Amino acid sequence: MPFSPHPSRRQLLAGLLGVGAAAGLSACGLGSGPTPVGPGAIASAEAARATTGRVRSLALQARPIQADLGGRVVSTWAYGDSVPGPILRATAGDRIQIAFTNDLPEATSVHWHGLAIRNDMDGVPGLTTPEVSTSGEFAFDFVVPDPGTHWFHPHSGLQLDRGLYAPFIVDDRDEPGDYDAEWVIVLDDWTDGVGPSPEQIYADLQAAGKSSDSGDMGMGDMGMGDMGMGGMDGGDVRYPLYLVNGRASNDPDVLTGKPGQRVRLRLINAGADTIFNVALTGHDLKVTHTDGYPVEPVTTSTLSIGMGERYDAIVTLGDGVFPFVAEPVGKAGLARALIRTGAGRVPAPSWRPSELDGYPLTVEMLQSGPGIALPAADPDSVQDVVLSGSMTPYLWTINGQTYENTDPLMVKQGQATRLRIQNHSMMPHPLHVHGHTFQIGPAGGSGPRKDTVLVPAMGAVEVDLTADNPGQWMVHCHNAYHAEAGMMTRLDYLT
Ligand SMILES: [Cu+2]
Repeated sequence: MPFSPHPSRRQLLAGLLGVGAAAGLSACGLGSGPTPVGPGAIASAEAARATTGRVRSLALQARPIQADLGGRVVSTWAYGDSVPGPILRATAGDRIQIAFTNDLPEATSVHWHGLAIRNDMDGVPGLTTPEVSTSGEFAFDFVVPDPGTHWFHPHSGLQLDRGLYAPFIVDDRDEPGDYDAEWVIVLDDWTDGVGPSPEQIYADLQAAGKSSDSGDMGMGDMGMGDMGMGGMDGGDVRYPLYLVNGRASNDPDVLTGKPGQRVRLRLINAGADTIFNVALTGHDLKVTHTDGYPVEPVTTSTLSIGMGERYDAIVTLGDGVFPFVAEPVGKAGLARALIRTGAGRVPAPSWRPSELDGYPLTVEMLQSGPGIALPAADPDSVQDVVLSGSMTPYLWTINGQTYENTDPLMVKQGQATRLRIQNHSMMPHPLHVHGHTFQIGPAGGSGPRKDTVLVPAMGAVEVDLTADNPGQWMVHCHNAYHAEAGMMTRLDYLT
C-alpha cells in the first residue's frame, strides 16, 4: 500500500523527535505510529551487502597545514599533508576500516560523498555518526558498495570551504578499464588564508541580508559589492582563487603522458559555491560516467559540473602541451592544470581555450549506461522537494523550512520513491541525496543515475530512487553557504 506522509506528518514528526530525545520512551506512550528504523535494520542492510571478503585498514587525519597556492603560503585545514587529501582507493565490495583522528582546533566529521554505505557511518553529526571532537578519534568501518569517482569531506558547518576534501575512487571488478592512465582532477573555489574565512563570508552574507528591507526571493546578491557577482549562476561568493588539485593557475598540476594514450579523467567539483565549465584544450571529452555510474558515452568539448557532482571522461592525448581549464560560471578567474606529451609553449595562466565557448554538456544530455537503470516501478511514495530562499534575509529553504524546522521526507523500506524537485529561486542548486543514487526521470527510463543533480534556476527535475538503504539521510543543497543557511532536509525510513 502506498505510504503517504501527509495526513499525520506533524504527529510523525513529534514521534521522531520524542524517539530521538529518549529512545526508551517509544514503547510507553508516544503512540503506535511509524518510528524511524533502528540499528537492527542498518546492521541487516550491511550484512546483506556483497563483499569481496577483503578488509582494508588505513589511517586518516584532519589537521592544520600550510599550503602553497602558487607562491602564496596559507594556513588551512586538510586531510593528511596536502590539498586535496590523499586519494582513498578500494574495490567495490571491500570492507574499509578508517582510523580517523581529528587534530583540528574544532570538532569535525567525515562524509563519504557518493558511497551508499551503512547509515551510521555516513558522517553527519547529530543524525548518523558522532561528531569527532578535537584530538578525538572515530573508527569508520563499512563495506563500499559503489564503484566510481567519489569523494569525502566534512559535514560540519563551512569546513568544506577550507582544504578538507579528497577523492575516494572505487574500482569495479567487472569493468575492464579501457584506458592507459588515469587523472583525478579536483576543482575548488578558494578563500581560506587569501580572502575572508568561510565563517566571515557567511557572517557578511547574513549581515548584508539584514541591511536591506527588500524581500526579494532568491534574486541573488545584486549589488553586494565584494560579495558575489549578482547571483544567478554565479553563486553567492566571489573567490580570490580557483584551484585544480590544490594548485593555482600560475603553478599548475601537470600530467605527463605520451601522444595517443587514452586517459580517464575523474572530475570532482569540491567547490563550496561555484559551478565550473571545464575543457581540455585541443581535445574532445568522451563522457563515460557521472557520479560514479556509467552513461552512454557522449563526446563534447566542454561540460558543466556543479558542486558535489563528478564526471568521468576519456581523452586521447595529442602531441604537445595542453591546458585543462576550469572556468567558474558567472565569476571572474580560471583554474587550470596541464597535460604535457611533447614540446610546446605553455600559454599564460589566464589563457582561455575556445573549447569553453561551446555549449556545455549538462545532465539532460546523458542517458544511463546498459543495466544501470533502476527497476521500472510506479512510485509508492511521491515527495515534493521545493527549493527556495532569499538574500534578504539570507535564508535558504526546502519545502519552505530551514533545516531546524524541517518536515522530513518519509519512506518505508523497499518503496519506489519519487522526489519532485522544484527550484523556485533564481539560482541553480546542486541537490544531493545521501545514501542512495537516484535515477533522473522515471525509474526504468533512460535518465542517468546520480546522487547530486544541478537543478536550474526556476527549473524542476523528478528523480526516482529505491528505498533500499535504511536510516535517516540528509537531502541538501551542496552549496555550502545555502546548506548552512538552512537548505537541508532529511529522508527518514520509518518502520
Ligand atoms: Cu543552493
